[in-house]
Amino acid sequence: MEIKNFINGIHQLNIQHFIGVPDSVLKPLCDYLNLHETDAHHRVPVNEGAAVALAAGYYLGSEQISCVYMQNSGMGNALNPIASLIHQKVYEIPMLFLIGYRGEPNQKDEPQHIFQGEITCPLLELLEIEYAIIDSDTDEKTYRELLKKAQSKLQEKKQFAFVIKKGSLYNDQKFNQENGFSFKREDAIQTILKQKQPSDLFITTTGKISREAYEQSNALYGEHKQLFLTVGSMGHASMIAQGVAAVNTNRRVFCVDGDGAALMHMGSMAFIADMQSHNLCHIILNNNAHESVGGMPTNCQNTSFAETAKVLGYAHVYHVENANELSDALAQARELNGPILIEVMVALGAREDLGRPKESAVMNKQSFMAAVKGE
Ligand SMILES: Cc1ncc(C[n+]2csc(CCOP(=O)(O)OP(=O)(O)O)c2C)c(N)n1
Repeated sequence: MEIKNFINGIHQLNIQHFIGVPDSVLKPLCDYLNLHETDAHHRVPVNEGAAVALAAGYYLGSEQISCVYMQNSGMGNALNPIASLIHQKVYEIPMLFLIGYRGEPNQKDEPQHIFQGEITCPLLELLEIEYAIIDSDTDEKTYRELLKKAQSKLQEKKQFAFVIKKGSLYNDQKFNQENGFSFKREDAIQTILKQKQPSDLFITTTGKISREAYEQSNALYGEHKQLFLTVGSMGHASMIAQGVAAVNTNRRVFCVDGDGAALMHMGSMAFIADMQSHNLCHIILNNNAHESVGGMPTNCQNTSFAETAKVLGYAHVYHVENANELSDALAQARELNGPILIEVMVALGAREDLGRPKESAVMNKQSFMAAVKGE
């Protein structure tokens, strides 16, 4: 279905606000919203739970119903405000959900999406949210019928969800985001890995950062055993790194994070600052966007991660914009006690031929844990 017609249908439900966290399945939707909706009508909060809460606020403040979009991975983040805020047994706040369906049963997808895909529809059923699946066969007539069903649920002050399969929506116009930085993210990752010592451990974040780190480590060293790839669980790489650092105080632990991921659970930075792990270095590759799923802006472009970390109590912070500055910061960081935060401003974009880890998630875990044990 053409995205324009899909959005027009939602507008006909008298919904003007679109709030969500980007997703690759929903890229045509995200492109369209960025190109055609005003900022006032389209917001990208830091996580899917925050999106539900913002939509609840719009409703409480104006009676306007919002459309909240997310990848199905984000349902976990949204679960708490759905079950304990907007559900009809609590404040009965109507909301329309658009859920990008990764890990659709019987379709090939990455390991982190398989189980989430299996539980997507059962989870909606448990939450008592009626839903309809949109796929490439859904025509305009069927969509209009489904919209009527959605409308009746919203009138009852309930929620309704469209679960959207890959390839169901299309948009000819692509949104091209620029951020003014020229240091390529993959080159930054290469610079970081070039300084790797045999005892170092790396926790890399969700999306292309892990894929680039995997490829760069293999290219430089023929292996990646000192890397734990956080393929799912977006926003939690820093706490995984904190955990590894806390129980390996004689090893340097590096978290290679993204700005979208760091924002998603930014409270963890306060905890990390408080833990004062001398061996932890938190690197945030900041492109002001969710680049891995299509380059949508984060809506938090003014956040300085270096300044934030300093205020929170990280022991040392750096803000760098090129390979030399990053190499210098890494060399200095090795001599200092952490926690250290290095904010690296990077360009948008990635290689077209960027691969994916060939080993299973469990194999990655096993080789990482063997490296921790020095095997
Ligand atoms: C909870 C959750 N929401 C959304 C996604 C989809 N997703 C995967 S990577 C990504 C963007 C990551 O952005 P950032 O951390 O800034 O790294 P970048 O890709 O920009 O380098 C998103 C939104 C996800 N995996 N999990």
